Amino acid sequence: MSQISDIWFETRIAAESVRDYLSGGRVRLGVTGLSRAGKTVFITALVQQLTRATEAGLGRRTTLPLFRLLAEERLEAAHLDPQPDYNVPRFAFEEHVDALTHDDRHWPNSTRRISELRVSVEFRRKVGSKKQSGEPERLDIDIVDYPGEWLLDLPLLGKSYAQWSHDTLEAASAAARAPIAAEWRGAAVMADPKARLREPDAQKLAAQFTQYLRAAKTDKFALSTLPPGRFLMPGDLEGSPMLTFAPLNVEEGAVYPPRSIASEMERRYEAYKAQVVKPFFRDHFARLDRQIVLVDALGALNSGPAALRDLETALAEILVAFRTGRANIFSTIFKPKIDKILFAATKADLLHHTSHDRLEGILRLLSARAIKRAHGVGAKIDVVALAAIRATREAMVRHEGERLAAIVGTPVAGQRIGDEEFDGVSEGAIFPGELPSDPRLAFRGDALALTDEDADFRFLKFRPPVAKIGRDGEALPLPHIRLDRAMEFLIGDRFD
Ligand SMILES: Nc1nc2c(ncn2[C@@H]2O[C@H](COP(=O)(O)OP(=O)(O)OP(=O)(O)O)[C@@H](O)[C@H]2O)c(=O)[nH]1
Ligand SMILES: [Mg+2]
Repeated sequence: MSQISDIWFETRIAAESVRDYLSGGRVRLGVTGLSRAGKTVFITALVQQLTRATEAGLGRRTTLPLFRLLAEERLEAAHLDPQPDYNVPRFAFEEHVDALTHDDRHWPNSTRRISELRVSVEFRRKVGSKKQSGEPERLDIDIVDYPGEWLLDLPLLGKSYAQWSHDTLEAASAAARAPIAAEWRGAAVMADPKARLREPDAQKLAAQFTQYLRAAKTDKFALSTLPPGRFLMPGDLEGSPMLTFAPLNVEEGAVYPPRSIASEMERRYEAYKAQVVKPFFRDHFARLDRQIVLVDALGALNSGPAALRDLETALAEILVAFRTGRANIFSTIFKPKIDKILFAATKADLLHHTSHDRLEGILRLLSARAIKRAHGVGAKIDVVALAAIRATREAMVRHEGERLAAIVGTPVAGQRIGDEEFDGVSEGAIFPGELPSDPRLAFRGDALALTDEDADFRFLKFRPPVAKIGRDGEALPLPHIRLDRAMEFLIGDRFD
């Protein structure tokens, strides 16, 4: 049965390519990252830059000089079009722009589910292009926002319930996780797998397990999540048996009596794989052409080396999904066709520009294992430190007789430096300090030696910047850092 549906799926992809050919081009861009990495802000900024570019200025006036489509004045028009998939929520672009640019300027709300948006671009190819037709052409950019946590679910497809239980319990015993896992692990190890299932017991174990996953994600620990990805972002599956399972101390190959807690948890785990994990990879992931993986490297740096190492592992796990072009158990389910992957460290505006290259260096090291995994699938890979929306500006400030490089912005109300609490209106200057010139130092416990006070000081949360208004009375694209480099890498070649 599964084979028939897989063949049908391949056929559908082939049919889609034919349709693209007939209707102009199309590129499907996946935007992912762990929660709070900056996906919503990135997509909002990217789409605003594209759709408002002709108003904001092309050629020498563009604020995206490295994005050749604009620098070479080949963009004719860009607008939003109905998305191709009617069963996926639409990315709430207008709502997010409103949040960012209206009087009370605030960052968009957390999203936590998949969404999609189509930007249709009319353009002229570059002079001398083999594909040049003289006529304006069209490229549809389908942007898909999905939680990176969902990619971490891929290894589950190759794991039995017993293996997954074993791996998860073991991961929870690592030094960084053990204290927050203690309560749930105690309960999991004590539970008798052969006992008859009582739903309240199952619910309690699942709740304790979820609690542990949630604790690991807080700012304080900033550990990257373990699967199952839907436990922290259940959407409409909340409370369903599909999400009411947890690891138990079970033996590989052992047979547990029907209706025992172990056999029922195993069924739910298998249902989660078949009905949640597999459809996501088959229906969404496999159709992507390009991918950006956003990484809140600064957040992890702020939490210390344990969080950085954990993030590194999560990135490597995420990239397993990209490697399935090779023959392995997953490639019978789906074959990704992604040919470009960009790793981007977000929120670079929280650092002075002298540290941007250093942040890139840290990200390069952080994703080295992931990049190694992605090699061999033939995808081109790059790394960038960016701010999709730049909330700060730079200034030299005198501090105790010294001139120091500072960044200035409007801290969000309630943010504080020492005794001073900001009201959300007045500006504040901070000295973000420098990242180490040798990225390896960031992974060493003693390198940054942040005290709690330093940490708060270093990464204050700023409000979005005030938007300039165009001649048409609407907000122009917001300032950014290196967003043009990211755009050029991800889609620039499709306009050549
Ligand atoms: N200064 C600055 N802050 C940013 C930037 N991008 C994101 N942030 C901050 O990071 C937070 C999370 O950004 P989102 O874009 O909502 O992240 P997300 O990945 O969509 O998060 P979820 O929807 O919760 O998964 C925002 O609320 C901002 O505080 C940026 O370019 N500059
Ligand atoms: Mg979001």
